Amino acid sequence: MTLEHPSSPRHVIMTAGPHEIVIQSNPLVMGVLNVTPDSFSDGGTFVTVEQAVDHARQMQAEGADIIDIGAESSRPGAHPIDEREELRRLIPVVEAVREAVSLPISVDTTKAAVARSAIQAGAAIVNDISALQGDPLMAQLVAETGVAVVLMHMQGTPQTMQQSPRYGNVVEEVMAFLQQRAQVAIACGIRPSQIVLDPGFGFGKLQEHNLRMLAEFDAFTTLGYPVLAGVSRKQFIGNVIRRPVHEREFGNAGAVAVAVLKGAHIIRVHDVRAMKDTATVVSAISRHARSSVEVSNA
Ligand code: HH2
Repeated sequence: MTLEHPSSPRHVIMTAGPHEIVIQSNPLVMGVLNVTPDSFSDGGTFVTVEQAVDHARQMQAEGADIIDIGAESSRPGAHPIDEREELRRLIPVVEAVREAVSLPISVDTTKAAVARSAIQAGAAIVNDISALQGDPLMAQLVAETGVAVVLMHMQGTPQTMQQSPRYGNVVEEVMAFLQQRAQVAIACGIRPSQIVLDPGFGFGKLQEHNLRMLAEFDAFTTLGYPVLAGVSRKQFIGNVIRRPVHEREFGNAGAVAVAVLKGAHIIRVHDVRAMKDTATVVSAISRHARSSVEVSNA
């Protein structure tokens, strides 16, 4: 990560395989493309290659900066799928999306063999919700290929994580974990500019933990890496507004606004157009905070 402007902590350059991804005053929008039958909000909607490509094109047109393709649901209680099934669902979609859109592609997987095939098919980012703990070969693959990697915090596994999450201080514990996983990544030969951190909203967190992490999101940005916020349509938003998953767009906007105001570098979202507008307005307001106005007038 290279800091371009010391007064604006969001200014960073990420390396992701062949891409140099510049994050400036607006956060990047990562559009979610789940090619699963069972994802919690869009399962079964984009299962054919054609449907997936159409949706990727639409997200690009709506202002997405990255397309994150996932073939295995990680919702609480989801059943894991084997490598063959994940490859079967994912790789034709990565290949077709690579042809159809010009954006960097991220793959949401914890399996090194799946990530390797996806990188060969054109993916530039591995979104690893196990933070390199799920497969002993993943760190080496990322180091070797130079792709970017998202290291996410999760307490437990998707099968068990919501049974009894426990923390003393959730923000401090998640920060310590992310820092330790970044150190492990670097020890394995991954460059700091390849690393993105993510506190993992909804992954082994109670309502109070999710809200606390969002309220104190700026703490995660002090670790020195770009930070991703994945709040989109999640249950903790539904719990506040008491609405089902497809009626949470305005609730999402509230959560995304706070994440952006508190320095998120990347927002992972399903509703690209609405969340891009939300992030753009919040970023414009942030640029007029007293300290940045003083610096830009100096
Ligand atoms: N959330 C989900 C999946 N992958 N990756 C990162 N880095 N951060 C997240 O918060 C995150 C993630 C869950 O959302 P979704 O992909 O919509 O659902 P499902 O896991 O059911 O496919």
